Amino acid sequence: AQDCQVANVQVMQNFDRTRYAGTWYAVAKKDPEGLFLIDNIVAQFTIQEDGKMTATAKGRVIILNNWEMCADMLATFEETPDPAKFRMKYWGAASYLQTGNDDHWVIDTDYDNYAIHYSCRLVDSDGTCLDSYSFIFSRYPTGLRTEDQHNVNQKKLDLCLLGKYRRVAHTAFCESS
Ligand code: AZE
Repeated sequence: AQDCQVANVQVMQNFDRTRYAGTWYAVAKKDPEGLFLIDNIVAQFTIQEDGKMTATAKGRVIILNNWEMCADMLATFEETPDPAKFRMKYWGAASYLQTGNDDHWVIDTDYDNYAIHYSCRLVDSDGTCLDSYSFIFSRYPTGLRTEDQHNVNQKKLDLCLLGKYRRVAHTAFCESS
């Protein structure tokens, strides 16, 4: 169903954060308003001994009108009553990078190949999302498997974001840092 209501977004059933852990390559993204990660985006999720989820992420950014660099980011996740919906507190390893507190919803994943992430930063008075970002993650930097593409497109449609994604290039820009 696509009524574009944030409150009606379907997330992953019986989400298992242990299976979600590990490295994910962003292969496509829908950008929010303002400054954002450009490309070479790699996230690494870890489950701590106390069961809490944390993550690191890297990606190319351009800050201070024209300084290109690799952003080194850290995040902690706060649980909510829905196991697939988290609040993500994040900050940069360097203070001039972005800090924030965003939703981190896992829409769908098979844990071994792909994951679809969604975050709405601003819900409009009519219940639709005014400012969102979303990542299509793959376990492989080369992209999605053909057999996962149909499912991923259906979820993009459900999120009312079909046609709003751009491919994320992986060129080893962040690999030395
Ligand atoms: C995410 C994966 C889990 C960890 C983190 C993520 C998001 C990071 C950003 C970073 C923005 C940085 C900017 C710097 C100038 C969802 C990829 C932290 C949104 C704009």
